[in-house]
Amino acid sequence: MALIQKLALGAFMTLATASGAAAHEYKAGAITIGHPWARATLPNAPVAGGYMTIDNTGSEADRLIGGSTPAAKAVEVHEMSVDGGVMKMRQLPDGLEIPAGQSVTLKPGSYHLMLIGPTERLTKGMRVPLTLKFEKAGSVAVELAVEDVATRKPEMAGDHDAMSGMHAGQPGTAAK
Ligand SMILES: [Cu+2]
Repeated sequence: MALIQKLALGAFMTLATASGAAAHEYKAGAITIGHPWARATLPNAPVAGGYMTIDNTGSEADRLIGGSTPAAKAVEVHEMSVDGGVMKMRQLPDGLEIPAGQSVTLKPGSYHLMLIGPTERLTKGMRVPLTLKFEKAGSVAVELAVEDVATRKPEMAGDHDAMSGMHAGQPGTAAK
């Protein structure tokens, strides 16, 4: 239980940090991408997390099915959830549904994009070009604003390493 609280608070702290940066958004058809950002990484991190809010103002559901970026070997759509008190992460093979008229937020501890095998360390202030792929809206080019993690309290820093560990066995991270 304590772990859940810590992770929840960690996510809140990160979001609070993110809101301090200039907002930016992108539109494609009925889809609006609000403030796409990525968390700064430690040197040689095997993965990096990408986050954003996706609004669907249309009358049909759409689906975020993946993405690509020159800054990483692969981009996957992931879900994080608590199972028996343990944080687990899994790839969503069919992507993430964005229901009609609704908004879905990708954030730490929840849905996220996983940048597998970053080609360089992500540091605060960088802008990472990323192309999102939607089933209906098609490809949408955005830039992830890299936010610092340094403002998080030391005892909350563990989830980053835990997250890296969870991906250690995945194809794509083994190379290098
Ligand atoms: Cu992940």
